[in-house]
Amino acid sequence: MLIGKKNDILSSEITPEAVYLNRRQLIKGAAAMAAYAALPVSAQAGRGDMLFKVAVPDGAYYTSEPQTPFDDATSYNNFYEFGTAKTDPAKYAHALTSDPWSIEVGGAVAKPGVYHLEDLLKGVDIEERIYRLRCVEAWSMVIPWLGFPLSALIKRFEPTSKAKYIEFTTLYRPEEMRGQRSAFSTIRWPYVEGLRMDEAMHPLTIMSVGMYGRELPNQNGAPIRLVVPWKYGFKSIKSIVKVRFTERKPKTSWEGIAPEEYGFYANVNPEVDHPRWSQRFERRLPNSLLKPNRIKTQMFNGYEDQVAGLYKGMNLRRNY
Ligand SMILES: Nc1nc2c(c(=O)[nH]1)N[C@H]1C(S)=C(S)[C@@H](COP(=O)(O)O)O[C@H]1N2
Ligand SMILES: [Mo]
Repeated sequence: MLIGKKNDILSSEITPEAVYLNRRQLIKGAAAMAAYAALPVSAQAGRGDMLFKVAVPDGAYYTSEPQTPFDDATSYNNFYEFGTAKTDPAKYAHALTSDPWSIEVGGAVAKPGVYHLEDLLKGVDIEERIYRLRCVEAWSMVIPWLGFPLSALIKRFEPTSKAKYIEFTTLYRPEEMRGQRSAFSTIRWPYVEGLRMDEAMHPLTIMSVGMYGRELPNQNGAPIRLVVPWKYGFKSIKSIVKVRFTERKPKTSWEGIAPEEYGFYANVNPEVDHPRWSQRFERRLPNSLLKPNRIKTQMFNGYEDQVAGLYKGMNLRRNY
């Protein structure tokens, strides 16, 4: 297994071009393999000039719902590091340097260290999965993600019996992230999210490195982000630089801002209203005043069969 250790050469000592090609090749190779294995290739509508096409059967990892056009998925975003307006990330995230990139792994694990992204990608099979993403602000999208199960990564770090939760942290780099320089920012940087260990190990939980057959655009969380399809979008933390295994429940950024509005669990739940609005419906993007595209929100964002068991016996009104 090819995993970088603390004492390996730093990514900054490798020429950026070489690293860039390397990463592209890894993602490209994996996507091409997936396409080859998943014949027959189906033509998906609205995917634009994608690099790869893969078959899209139905099932938990896929949906036959129409995909959100690439342009909408990359121009209507939440990424507060670049500003609070939905159009800010597309406007300003180009300033982010996503290469070289490394992730610091720590806490209750046998193999802590600083891992180069390329090394983390070497051992895994990158697959395409088509998941819904639903924001707590009631819009949703259907996105073909390229990624791999988070569980595959976790196993390589060998968590100890003390690891009950995982805490994820986004890059803090105010020189490139103008939202982190803002005096009006409500979030305490860096952005932090967390999962219970069984949620993190669930096969639907992925680390994404691309979408629509390409690398992740900066505004969508380049070069690596979490995707937890049954939870509200804010759980799917972008541009991750740190992963910590903890015994205690991590304190997330959104809980820090408004704990009554953004709970740790953040499971999509049409039965439990957000304090300021109903959660029963969502707007599937793209939408407009004339075409509201309003649809009913499903329990666990439609992944109830797969994940309801994780919360058996829990009061979901209290654990929102
Ligand atoms: N680091 C970071 N990750 C983040 C956010 C953020 O502000 N910063 N916003 C979250 C929210 S609220 C949502 S809805 C999704 C949006 O993902 P998308 O822009 O790729 O659709 O990203 C999540 N991940
Ligand atoms: Mo969100």
